[in-house]
Amino acid sequence: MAGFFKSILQRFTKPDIDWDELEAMLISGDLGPKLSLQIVTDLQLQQRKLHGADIVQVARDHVRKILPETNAALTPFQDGRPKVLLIIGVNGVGKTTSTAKLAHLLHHSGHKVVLAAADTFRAAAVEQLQVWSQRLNIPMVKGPPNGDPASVCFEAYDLACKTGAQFLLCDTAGRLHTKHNLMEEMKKINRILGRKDETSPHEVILVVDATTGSNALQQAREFHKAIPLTGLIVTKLDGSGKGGILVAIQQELGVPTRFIGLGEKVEDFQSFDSKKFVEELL
Ligand SMILES: Nc1nc2c(ncn2[C@@H]2O[C@H](COP(=O)(O)OP(=O)(O)O)[C@@H](O)[C@H]2O)c(=O)[nH]1
Ligand SMILES: [Mg+2]
Repeated sequence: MAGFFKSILQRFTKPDIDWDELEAMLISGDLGPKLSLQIVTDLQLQQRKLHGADIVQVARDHVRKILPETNAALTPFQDGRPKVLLIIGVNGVGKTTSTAKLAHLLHHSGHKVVLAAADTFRAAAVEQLQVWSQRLNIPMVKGPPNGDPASVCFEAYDLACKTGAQFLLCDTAGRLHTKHNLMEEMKKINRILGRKDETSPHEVILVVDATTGSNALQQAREFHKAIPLTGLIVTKLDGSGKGGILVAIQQELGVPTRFIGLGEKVEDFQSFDSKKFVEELL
């Protein structure tokens, strides 16, 4: 992914800028049409000879203004309640892998974690999380095949309380944002968890795949409408994903990126750092 700005520098070496081409290039970097147009307009207003470096500087300034400077840390409650995170998103974006990676990160920093295998539609999905659970030595709660995902989360909440876990991570089924019943089911999980602790789930994290570009923005819109999101995990930034999409989602929906996925291994996961993202990754 690194090098989107570098490709702009390489392409625009002469001060004679083809505006249409620049706008197309910004859009293809997944920054979204709105921000791309703002950057182009801003540059056109400057009325002087512009080079690639000027373009990058203006684009960086815009991105910096959009992304929050700090990333809210995942801190446990002080009163002993487990903090509940609902991990949602469409199929294949990396929910189960990211749930395991996040569990590992929290576990590694000394917290007790419980996993809920709430993707009860596919046996393989439960097995996949179970493999992680065993490998990482983190307890997991599952239900019967095709059982009610909400009751899995309900039981997992009890286990988290009983064992004094600070975090409960619920991995859910890949809900197609166009499928009404699946959205309804996600709302049910949300509701049922609210019976345990009315402020729960405390975080609703949408996982999006950076390689899917503007599809990820559309997914974020639909999910955010169904259940307000508190953050994003952006995966596959090691691949062809350009990462600009997280800027577009922040700009349009105000949903911040909390973590990024940079590979398939459990360590390939980081807390999002906007400064590093703007300077090194974009
Ligand atoms: N390269 C890369 N692959 C990833 C990343 N995150 C997940 N994957 C892969 O994406 C595929 C789907 O992941 P999975 O967690 O099963 O997605 P889910 O259907 O949303 O639960 C798996 O092959 C993962 O190894 C990432 O950050 N980088
Ligand atoms: Mg999964």
